[in-house]
Amino acid sequence: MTSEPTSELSDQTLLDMQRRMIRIRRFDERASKMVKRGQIPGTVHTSIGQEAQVVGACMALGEHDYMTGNHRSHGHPIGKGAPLGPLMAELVGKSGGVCQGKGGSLHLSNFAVGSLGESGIVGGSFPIAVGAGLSSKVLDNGRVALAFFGDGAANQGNLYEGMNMSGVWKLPVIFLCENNQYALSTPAHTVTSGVIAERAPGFGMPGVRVENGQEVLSVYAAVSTAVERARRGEGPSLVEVVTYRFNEHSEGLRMAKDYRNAEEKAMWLSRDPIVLFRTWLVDNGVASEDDLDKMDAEVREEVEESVRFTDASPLPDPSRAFADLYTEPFGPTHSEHGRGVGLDSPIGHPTTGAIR
Ligand SMILES: Cc1ncc(C[n+]2csc(CCOP(=O)(O)OP(=O)(O)O)c2C)c(N)n1
Ligand SMILES: [Mg+2]
Repeated sequence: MTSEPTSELSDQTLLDMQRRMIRIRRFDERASKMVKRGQIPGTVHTSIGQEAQVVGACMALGEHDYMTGNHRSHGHPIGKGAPLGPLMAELVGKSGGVCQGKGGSLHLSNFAVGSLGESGIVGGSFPIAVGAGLSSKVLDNGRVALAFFGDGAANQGNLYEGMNMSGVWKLPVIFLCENNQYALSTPAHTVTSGVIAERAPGFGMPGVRVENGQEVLSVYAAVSTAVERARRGEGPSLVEVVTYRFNEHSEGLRMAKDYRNAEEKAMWLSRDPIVLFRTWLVDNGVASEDDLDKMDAEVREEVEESVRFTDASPLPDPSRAFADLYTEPFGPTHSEHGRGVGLDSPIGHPTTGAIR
């Protein structure tokens, strides 16, 4: 792992990075088994193989920052430090889940850690992230919003609407492309013109491509730079992280043919982010092999505890099906601001003050 940057992070933070990556791995492995046994309805899309990209980005964010995800987003709240029990309960559809069982694997949000929502619609969460960035700017609360999206979503038009609006208003938004090189079975290079990160300057923002996206510290460094820029009020950034998913697009999915050849898979499996960082931690004297084995055992137990939590949680009460789904359209938030939120904001229209 020679290209890994030297880290000035505390040992505690470095170990926390490894623990969060292992949490994602073990949680998703367990969820995969549960899908195959029919214990989780539908399917799950795992982040196995992509843990460095997820944790490096999430840990560069602060506690109060926002993020949005897509269909592959259990790992994001875990990367931001969420406890596993309510996440597992959500996947199973139990009332103890982060959305009381109403979101499931594909549409979970976890407001406690700033996770504003996944979307099963590819590219569906850009407007939410841009809206969160706009709210941060209007409220001047210093919060950053990060939108995770895939290489497939990188070709959806609303990404560019969101990048343009964020650039014009210098919103504190980070567009983070999880380039795992495939959208389902479609190789990114067959549908993507040019380099995704190189699209950023067209919108007046920096774009950086993290080639070694299996190395958590490299991702952390790149996203930290974008976070600092956003907090200084300089606006959005695009970060493209090159990574690879080790499992199938979704668990239990049988693709018609093997669209990824054995050599490619073997090369990427040898770049396992958890193994790479384990070696780095040992080589740099942060932890011993025994310490890291113990960490793994603790996480396995934590995952089993999340399953026990799920088993003990009741199914949702059908009478609550529509609870918490809607807000009052003209409630106090609107009337407090008279003609609408943001009329006196620094980014409103120069003469009317209205955001158009
Ligand atoms: C608008 C829309 N089109 C198609 C789909 C079907 N679909 C679900 S996931 C996916 C691939 C997405 O690939 P990518 O954005 O690279 O994310 P990854 O799965 O690789 O993490 C597709 C085409 C969808 N859910 N929404
Ligand atoms: Mg992809």
